[in-house]
Amino acid sequence: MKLIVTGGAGFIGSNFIRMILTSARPYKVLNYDKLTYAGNPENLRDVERRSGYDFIKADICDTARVRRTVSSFKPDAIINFAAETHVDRSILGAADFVKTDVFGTHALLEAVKEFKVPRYIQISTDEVYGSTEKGSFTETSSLVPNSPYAASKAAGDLLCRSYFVTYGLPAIVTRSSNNYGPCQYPEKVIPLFITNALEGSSLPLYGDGKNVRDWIYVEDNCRAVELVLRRGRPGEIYNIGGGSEVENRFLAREILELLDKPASLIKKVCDRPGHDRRYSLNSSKIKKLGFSPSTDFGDGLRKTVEWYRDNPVWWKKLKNADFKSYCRRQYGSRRKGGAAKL
Ligand code: NAD
Ligand code: TDX
Repeated sequence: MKLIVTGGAGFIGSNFIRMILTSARPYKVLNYDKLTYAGNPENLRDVERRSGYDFIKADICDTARVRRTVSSFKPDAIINFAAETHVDRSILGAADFVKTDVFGTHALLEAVKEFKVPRYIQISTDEVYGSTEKGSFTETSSLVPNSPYAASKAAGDLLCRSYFVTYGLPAIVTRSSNNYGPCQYPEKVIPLFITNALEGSSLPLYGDGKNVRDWIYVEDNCRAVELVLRRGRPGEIYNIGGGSEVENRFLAREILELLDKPASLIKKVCDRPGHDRRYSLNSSKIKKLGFSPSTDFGDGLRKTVEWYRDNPVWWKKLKNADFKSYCRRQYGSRRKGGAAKL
């Protein structure tokens, strides 16, 4: 099976590519990635020489490039992981989110339509449903996105739906909960807290720390995406939850315990504007396809902490001058007690 995987140099995309290149099934993969600050070729060093893997540095918003690539590679499926993904950055400025997550998705859908690609998978997120204090979202719950990131992802999902209904385009959407594991860029809470703790710096906990996220180990999400690729039905949406709902303050304490660091490293900072209180997914539909997560949160967090502890070269390069300047904008304004400046 020939796949174009967009955003394959990022966190989930690279874990997905590694999984399929090392699986028994005969996949060929073209990784189509712009290599933004979040794209990292190091993530695939161990598999990049395998036969059946190729890489192209390109933007999904570049319609002509997308068309040329799809027309010459002739994929059996396109899986779109490419996106701007960090909520806090979308609060600082949403333009790149609208470009990539909406216009980029549109460019891919147009190419799928023109070249009659047999399958298209849009990798989306639980954040499109917004926040809920009680119960869990199903695939038919309303879309109530609260951050510019979530709104741009919801727009991409709706474009997929409209192309299915209008043109019969074989689009499927997956909405997973928060992923964690190796190779996640250290702006996201788990790698940020782990690497800050390893450096002996503070863990900035937003607001009262009682916000809840449902964590899924990245390899579990990748298995679910592959299952959807093989057995999902066009026009359908599949929630992929980890079934591990955890408060952020508990998460921070667990990480510090695993690293034998003091709880005094936790520093409460001003809350994220529009901060969703709780995400929770009902995943019975994907369970019916035969999926269940196999990594328990305790084991997954331990493995993740060990991976960052054992791979300082990987993350120290990323915590560079640009990253520090981003942190100053992000956390400096939070310490002063205001929302981040635009
Ligand atoms: P990431 O930020 O680690 O990686 C994104 C990748 O997309 C990078 O390699 C980047 O270079 C590439 N990219 C960005 N803009 C591009 C463009 N215009 N053209 C081509 N490539 C571009 O993201 P991630 O955490 O791996 O997330 C992957 C997908 O999964 C995203 O669509 C995200 O919305 C979704 N998702 C993520 C999570 C999570 O917890 N990380 C949860 C649910 C859904
Ligand atoms: O420094 C921090 N302190 C803190 O308390 C950061 C970065 C985050 N947090 C809190 C905010 C959230 O409640 O931790 C929680 C998780 O934050 P993020 O890692 O930024 O993830 P989240 O906002 O939940 O979004 C993630 O999950 C859904 C991904 O970034 C998205 O791409 C995905 O769609």
